[in-house]
Amino acid sequence: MNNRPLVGIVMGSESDYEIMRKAGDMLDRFEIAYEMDVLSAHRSPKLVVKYAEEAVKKGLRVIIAGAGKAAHLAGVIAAHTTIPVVGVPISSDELKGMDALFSMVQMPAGIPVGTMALGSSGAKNAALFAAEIISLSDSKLFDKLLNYRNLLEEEVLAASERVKKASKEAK
Ligand code: RP5
Repeated sequence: MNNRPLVGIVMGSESDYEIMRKAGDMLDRFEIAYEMDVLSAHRSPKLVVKYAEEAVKKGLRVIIAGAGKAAHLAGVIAAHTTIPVVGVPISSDELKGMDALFSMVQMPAGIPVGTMALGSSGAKNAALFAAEIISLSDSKLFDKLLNYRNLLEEEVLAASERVKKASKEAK
């Protein structure tokens, strides 16, 4: 694995880690080097701006930002860099993630954030989306992503066989 991080995974709080580590696990699967940081748009705004401004120099190609509640982390980072920013809204007890989803998805024209699904699915897809972006200039990675799609299809076929068998046995 090339050790220079190509993807930056950031999260608004340590409490987001269990969700955001799913993005890291997915990047590991594709042998994409990444770095992981906690940064809060509200509680450490200066650090967020510094991170975004230094991202290009560090060689990051994609930034994945997960946050909950008034989730401005992805948008604020996107405001300070043109590196693609992929947002993962994280659910809160109070508003069940609608707060984070709307905060992230409703970016004003000019500053895009590619917003994923809420929670673990979003974290996994954020990593896959980052991999797809990077794969445009990495043919080996492109092939790995195609293989992954084939694997998903095989899993569906296997599940279908299991369901058919179970349904026959139940008769
Ligand atoms: C957001 O508020 C974080 O991204 C987290 O999802 C949520 C709660 O943060 P903590 O109170 O657990 O630090 O900023």
